[in-house]
Amino acid sequence: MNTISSLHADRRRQFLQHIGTGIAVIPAAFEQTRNDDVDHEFRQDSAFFFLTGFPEPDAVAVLDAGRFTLFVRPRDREMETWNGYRAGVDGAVDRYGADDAYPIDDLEAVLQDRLIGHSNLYYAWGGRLDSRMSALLGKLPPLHERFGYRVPSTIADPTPIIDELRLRKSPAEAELLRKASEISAAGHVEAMRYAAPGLFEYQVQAAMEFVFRQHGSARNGYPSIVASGANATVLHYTQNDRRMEEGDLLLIDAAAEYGYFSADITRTFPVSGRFSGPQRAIYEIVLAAEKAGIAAAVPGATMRGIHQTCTRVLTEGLVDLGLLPKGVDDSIAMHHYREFFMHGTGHWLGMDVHDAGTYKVDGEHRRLEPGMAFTVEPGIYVRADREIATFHLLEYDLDEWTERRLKLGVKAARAIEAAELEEAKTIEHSVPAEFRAIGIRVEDDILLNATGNVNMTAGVPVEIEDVEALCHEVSGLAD
Ligand SMILES: [Mn+2]
Repeated sequence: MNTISSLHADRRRQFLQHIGTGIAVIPAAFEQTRNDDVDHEFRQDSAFFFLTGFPEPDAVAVLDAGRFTLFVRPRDREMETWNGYRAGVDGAVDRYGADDAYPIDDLEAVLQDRLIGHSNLYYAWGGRLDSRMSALLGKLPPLHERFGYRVPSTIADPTPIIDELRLRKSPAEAELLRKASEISAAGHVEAMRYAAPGLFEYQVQAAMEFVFRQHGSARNGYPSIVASGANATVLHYTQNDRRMEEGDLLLIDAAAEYGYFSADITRTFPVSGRFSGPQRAIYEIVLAAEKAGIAAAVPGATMRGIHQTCTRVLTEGLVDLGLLPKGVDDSIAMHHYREFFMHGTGHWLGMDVHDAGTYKVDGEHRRLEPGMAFTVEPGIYVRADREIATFHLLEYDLDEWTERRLKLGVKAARAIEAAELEEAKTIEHSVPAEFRAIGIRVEDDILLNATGNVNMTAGVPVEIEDVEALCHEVSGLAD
C-alpha cells in the first residue's frame, strides 16, 4: 500500500474507535450536470475522500468494526470509452484497500444483511442517497425483527465525528497542506511579476494558475478572486474580466489544491509596481493587523481572540486615518469598524478551504491546539460610492446577537436588531476621497505547533519594499 492509502486506513481506524459497535454509510459526491451531457468538473466529497481515498462519483462506503466495503461503478467498456476510467470492484479492493467491494446497484441487497446486528447506524440525511436509504430502512424491521435479529434503532450523523478528526492535522496531512501552501505561494509570486497595467484580470489569473499546475497541483482549492481597482471591495468577486489600469491595486485571493488539501492566500499589490500614499497607508494597517493576529495564534488562544486582536489594530488605524467618527474603544464597542472590515479574521483550513470543524465547543470558543490549521486574513474595504457613511451610536455584543439568533430564530432576531439600530442615534461621517475604491486584504495559512505556529505561506512577500521589488521583476511568462 502507498502512503496515501495508509493515511486513509489510519483515519478509518480512528473513525471506527468513535462509532464503536455502530455501522456507518458514507456516500461519495455525485456528478452535477452543467448542460446537456456535460458535467461540472467533479471533485470528490471531502469527508468521503478523507475516509476512503476513492476519487470516483456514485460510490458508497460502508464501515464497521469488521469491514471496509466500497460500492462503486462497475467496469464498463463503453462507459469508460466515453466518460473515463473506472476502478471497478476489483480496483476498489486492490488499489483502495477495501475489504470487499460491490457494484453500486447491489447497495440495498448487501446492506440489508450488513445492518443486522448493529443498533446504531451512522448516516447523514440530506443527500441524494436519502430515498434509497429510507426505502431500505423501511423494509428492514418486518424482515428481521420478528426473527430476533437486531437492526439499527438509532440513526446518528457521522459528520461531527469526521469533522473533529479533520480539524487536527496529522503530520502526514500537515505535509500535504504545507505542499499546497508552497505551490500556492509560487503562483502568487509569479502573479506579482506578471501583472501590469493594460492586462485583464483573467490573464494574471492564467499566469498564476499555470504555475500551480506546473508545480503539481491538478486544480484550485476554490475559484480564484482576481480583483483590481474597486473590484477589490467586492469580497467574493470572481468575474476577473476587468482591464487593469495604471495606479490600480490588484487583490488576488487564490490557492492550489494538493493531495486534496487546499491553501488559501491573499495578497494585494500595485500593478504599476508602486503603492500610492493612500494605498500604502491602508496597506500598512492591514499588514500590522495581520502580524498581530499571527502573533496571537498560539495553543490555548481562540479564533475569536485572534479576531479581536486584528480588529483592534485595524480600528486604531482607521481612526488615525480619519475613516471613523469616534475613538478606538467606541468604534469597537459600536462595531463601526464593520463599515470597512465586515468579515471574520480567519477560518479552519484543510481539505476544504473553509474546512470542517466548529468554532465553539459547548457554547465556549474553541481553544486552539497543535495540529490545527487556519487562516489569518484581515482586510479594509472602502467602497467607491461611499461618500458619506452612517454609523449607529449603539453598543452591542456580537456574541449576544448570535445567542439571540439561536434562541429566537434568525428572522425574529434580525427584526429586533433592525429595531434597535432604528432607535439608535446616528452619526454621519464623510469618507476621505483618497481612500475610496481601495480594497486590501493580506491572508496567510497558519499551522499551530506545540509552542506557537508556522506561517506556511510566508514564501509570498508582504512587506511593502519586498512586494514592490517583486512587482518590478519580469515574469518568464510575459509576452
Ligand atoms: Mn480565506
